[in-house]
Amino acid sequence: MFGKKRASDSAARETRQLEVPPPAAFEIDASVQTDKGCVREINEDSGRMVRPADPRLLAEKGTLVVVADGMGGHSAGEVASQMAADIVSRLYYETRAEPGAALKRSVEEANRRIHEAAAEDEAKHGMGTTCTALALCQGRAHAAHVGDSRLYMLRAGQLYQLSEDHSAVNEMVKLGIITKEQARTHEDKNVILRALGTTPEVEVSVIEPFPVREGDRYLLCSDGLHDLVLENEIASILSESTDIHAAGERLIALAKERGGHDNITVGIIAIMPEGTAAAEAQDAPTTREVEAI
Ligand SMILES: [Mn+2]
Repeated sequence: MFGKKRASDSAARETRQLEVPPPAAFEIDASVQTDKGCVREINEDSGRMVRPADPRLLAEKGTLVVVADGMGGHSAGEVASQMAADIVSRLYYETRAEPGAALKRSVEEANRRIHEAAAEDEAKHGMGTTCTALALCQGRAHAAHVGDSRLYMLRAGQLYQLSEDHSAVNEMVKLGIITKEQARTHEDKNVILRALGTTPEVEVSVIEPFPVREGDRYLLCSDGLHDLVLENEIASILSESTDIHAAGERLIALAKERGGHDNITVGIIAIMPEGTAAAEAQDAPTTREVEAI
């Protein structure tokens, strides 16, 4: 009898321990900015932020930020990065799957559509784009990534690079051929090994979903930023700033002070205490707009 009772008590305790705690009360503030920089004629980067106005969709899929850096002649890069931002931000909300799977499938589908568009039009032949996407949903972060745009997390004053560049120099760094510092100025630093649109299928890197914490800052950026602004500078600008839009402006201004040789895009998400987020709700994109692409 006693033994049995103890066993059932212990089972009850285990069940309680396995219960998922209710999500912490916090709000999400998000901002995306892009700038053509000081040298380029056009901006081939694209950035997008979506926070659905529909409370059910917001609860189900959360807030999404996408950064894409396009490449290809005659402004085809601009087309590719805009397609990536448009397609991923629509399909993510339309795909009936849990957030991580929906995000990965959306990026894979964007690849197929950009590749098809490139094949159909001589002027767009060979166009491609990076794509880094972060969805914050149900207290968790989900990310998908292709190319050398980056995702960073600032937590408790420490900056972590969560994405791994799909670039030639990163492979050389991993093999110990060059240092991370040498990679910054290497002649092949613009060679990326994976992009959306350049092949019929692409391998999308995903980050295992993890719980966000109040005070976290997430930064998505194109290489126009991380080429010119050091990680310790990114960390201090993100830590010092309570206004994430102003932080984005400071990051872009710093890259431009240093020559701004490339287009610069920054997306910042802040996990704020409840009642303090500043961003306005934005309507989720409609299906009709997808068909218009
Ligand atoms: Mn770039």
